[in-house]
Amino acid sequence: MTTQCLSWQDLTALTDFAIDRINGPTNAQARLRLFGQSEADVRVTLYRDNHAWCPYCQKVWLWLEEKQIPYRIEKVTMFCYGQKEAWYKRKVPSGMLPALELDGQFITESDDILIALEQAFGPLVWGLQDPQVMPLRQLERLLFRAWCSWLCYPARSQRDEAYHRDQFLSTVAEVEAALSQTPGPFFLDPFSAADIIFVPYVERMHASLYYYKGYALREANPRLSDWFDGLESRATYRGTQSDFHTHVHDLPPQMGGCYENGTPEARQNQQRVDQGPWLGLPDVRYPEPETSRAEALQQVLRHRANIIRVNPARDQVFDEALRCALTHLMTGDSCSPPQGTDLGLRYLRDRINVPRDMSIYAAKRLRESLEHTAALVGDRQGPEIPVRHRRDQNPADFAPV
Ligand SMILES: N[C@@H](CCC(=O)N[C@@H](CS)C(=O)NCC(=O)O)C(=O)O
Repeated sequence: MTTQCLSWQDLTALTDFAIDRINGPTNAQARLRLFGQSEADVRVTLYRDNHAWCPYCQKVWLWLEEKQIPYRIEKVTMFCYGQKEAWYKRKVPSGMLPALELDGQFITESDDILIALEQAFGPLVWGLQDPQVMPLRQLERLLFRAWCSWLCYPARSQRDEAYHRDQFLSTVAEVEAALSQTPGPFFLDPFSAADIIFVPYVERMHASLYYYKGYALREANPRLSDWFDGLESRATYRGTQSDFHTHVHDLPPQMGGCYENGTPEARQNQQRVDQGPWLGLPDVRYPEPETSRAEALQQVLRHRANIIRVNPARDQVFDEALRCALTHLMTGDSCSPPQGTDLGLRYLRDRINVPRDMSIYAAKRLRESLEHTAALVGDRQGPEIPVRHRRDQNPADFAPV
């Protein structure tokens, strides 16, 4: 049975989701973070990428959140999804991110940034140059290289594929051994900069290997599994945490390609990440907050004019289709959208980004409702997500209307 879709006014009445973006929990939308201090206390500006795709930016972002250093955020476009801002190129001619301004001094290179922050504000338990942390930094780079060698080059043969897989797995075994040196879940006890160094790429390894290689990093390795659980117990990490869908489609243009191995596991995982069901995927293990649907609705309401404008479907028709999906999201009732809107609904389903747009469970709930509603009128998929660039995500198209 299908019901009548709700009006925008009815939908607006169904959410009161609000967080304090400046002083509340870590979130990707804030332009200023104060942690209860005053704006006069701000000594730091972080330049990071618009979509929260840049791994090196996540490292600095998480460190500032953990240390609760008041800071401003300036968002910059990455080459793979749009044009680099002229004002940023004047500051950083290469256009590379992240960058940081500390007391008026401009710093690039994420490790140099962290070292400068440590000098100004003290280390996050242990400094990057601490003798305990140095070998862990080397191990992280070893793991990174083993991951790239497996994922980012086409295998010449099955033997070649198996060789790179084994190389990666033996480096993971070293990471497991390092994690088992402490009784707690973290690399050194307690959570510290040593963990932050591993976060961005291990999160991306988990997503990409599940999807392209059928390998579940978190499930296959008990210490890493505990480490992920430990991370997810922190609101700071949860605020920067992405999901499988976002990463597997943001990595190819950034890495110069991701190559699948064609195993049945990989194929099955691809189907699941792209077409659902998204709840139950191993990209998150903390319990779903009660507010996930209200959060998703709130974010769509906030950006609805742009969402409707950039959709391949005609505006008026898509307006109704979107309300049908949101009605399902909030009431659980199926609501038939106009004929032919299956493609437009799946276009949006494929472009929800975590944490840029909303948190992980909110995105899963919204994707479920978009898919459910699309399936009522057809099985057409949206246009393929590009792999060489992501200009379909150009922030210029989302400028305030
Ligand atoms: N070694 C640098 C690497 C930074 C880096 O590679 N940044 C990439 C993004 S992950 C970048 O800004 N590329 C330019 C662009 O994509 O626009 C660091 O640690 O900060």
